[in-house]
Amino acid sequence: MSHKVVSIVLGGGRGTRLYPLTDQRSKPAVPIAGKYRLVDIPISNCLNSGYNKIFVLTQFNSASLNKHIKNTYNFSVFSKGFIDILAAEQTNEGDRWFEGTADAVRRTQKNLINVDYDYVLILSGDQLYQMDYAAMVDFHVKNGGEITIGTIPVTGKEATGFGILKSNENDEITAFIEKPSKELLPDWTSDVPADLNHQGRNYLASMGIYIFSKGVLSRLLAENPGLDFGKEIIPEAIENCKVLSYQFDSYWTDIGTIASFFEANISLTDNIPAFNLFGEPVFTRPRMLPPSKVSGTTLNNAILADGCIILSDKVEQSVIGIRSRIGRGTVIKRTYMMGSDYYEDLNQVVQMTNTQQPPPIGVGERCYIENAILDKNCRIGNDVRVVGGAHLKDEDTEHYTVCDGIVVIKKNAVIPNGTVI
Ligand code: ADQ
Ligand code: ADP
Repeated sequence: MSHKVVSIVLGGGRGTRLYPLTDQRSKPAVPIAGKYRLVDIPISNCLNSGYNKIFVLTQFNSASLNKHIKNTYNFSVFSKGFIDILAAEQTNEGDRWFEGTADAVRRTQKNLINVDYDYVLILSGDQLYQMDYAAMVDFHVKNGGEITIGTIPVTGKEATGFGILKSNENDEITAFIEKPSKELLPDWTSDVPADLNHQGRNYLASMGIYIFSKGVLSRLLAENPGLDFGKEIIPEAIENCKVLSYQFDSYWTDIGTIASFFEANISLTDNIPAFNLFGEPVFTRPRMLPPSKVSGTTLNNAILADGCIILSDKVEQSVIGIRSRIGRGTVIKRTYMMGSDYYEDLNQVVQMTNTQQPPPIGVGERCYIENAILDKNCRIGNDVRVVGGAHLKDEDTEHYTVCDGIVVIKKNAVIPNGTVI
């Protein structure tokens, strides 16, 4: 049964946890898996679920996000589908940033007036997973929910980072606490099947995925001035509404921090990755790039996007993004190289290769790069050594940042010949 659903993707607050990747672009526009943007994940899930009325809420109305959405998601004139970006804007009511997830929805809900829908699906913009939302909406309707929350069993170690809940035999949520402290955890375990119990996954976490029946959302946002769904709106709703838990049991991971973003990308190179890029389509911008060219390179568990020129010795457990150029003698391990936005002119590349003033875009010759993220368009010279790991302290410099042992080379950064990080 198909229901009328409008989707709202929460595209991010200030994105500080993903700094420096969010320094010059909005969070939904952060490149993932070599050729996609973060926002492609929830949007693809919506489209694969048959939902094509989508708003993306973001703090910055960045040119790259607009261009990406405009050039990727074109609906035919016969379709009622749309993907609209709503950025925090100055209005007569104020010029504040969105101050939380509920604040973002409250301040943009006037845009829903002209949309024909019965249910609102609210999604996070920084998670990697594949989910059929239509099955969740069917569950919501069949069980007469006013609100349904997507939930997943997690371990005690993870539980302090999530909203944790308890539900009864009818899947009604009876208690909810946002990010409980370690001391409170023993009170929040749930009965789970033996295999999950064995893995220690006996806490039921909110995935930050919500379905609201029409009217319930606007009523709650009018009555409760809270700024966040997790902190204020959901805990109060539990008291007054029928709130259901829809349990999800496939791969799902939060990618809101540098460490989780890095691991999610690198885990795509596993022999059988938990996130299947070869299954349901993940949509993104068709760029008409040439096929990649590889010469003299050993590739092990490497993901190679289109338009690359790879001459390196070795690429291992790494994701190499669009238009990447890697020089001879170089070794790249456990690294996410995002690639570049454009090709430099061949004459220029030859000249820059000779003078190294600056080095051409890409990674030069005889480099060793491990445990790193290389943002777009960075220029890494020859004989550069970048080795991330627990031995490095967090720091932020003009051209790179170290966060949880991962070295992030910033967008457009220049790393001269012989640099050691
Ligand atoms: P968090 O992920 O910590 O917890 P939050 O940081 O508020 O919640 O982010 C939720 C989503 O909204 C993210 O995609 C984020 O980028 C986006 N977002 C945050 N502030 C925003 C703003 N001002 N404007 C637009 N978008 C914004 C939430 C729930 C928990 C649940 C976890 C699951 O509160 O209960 O367990 O999600 O990840
Ligand atoms: P990001 O991926 O970091 O968000 P953008 O999408 O804003 O970056 O920028 C990518 C676009 O910018 C590319 O499509 C490319 O056409 C253009 N671009 C950026 N810098 C240059 C340049 N120096 N020469 C040509 N095109 C450029």
